[in-house]
Amino acid sequence: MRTALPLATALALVASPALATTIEVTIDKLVFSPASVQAKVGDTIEWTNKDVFAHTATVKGGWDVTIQPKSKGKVTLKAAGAVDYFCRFHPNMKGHLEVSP
Ligand SMILES: [Cu+2]
Repeated sequence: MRTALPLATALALVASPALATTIEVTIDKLVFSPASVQAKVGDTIEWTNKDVFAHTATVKGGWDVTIQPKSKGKVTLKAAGAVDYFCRFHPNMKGHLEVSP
């Protein structure tokens, strides 16, 4: 006599949430590239600083990441919305994030 496979086991494999990803932003010659990035809550932004001096990715009233020369820094996005950030050492350096829920 045959037994049927439990249906619940098969269904459990179908619904899995989208995986969080890491989005790379390069800093080269005082420029964030890409300057504007689309991301989701839970994603990580990782900056790679190719310059020989330190930079920051700073949100007014929010997070502040220091990225040492020839090094990396990162932040995990916890809230949805549009985010403007800049470098505290070079205020002309600006970046933008569009974070969806
Ligand atoms: Cu800078």
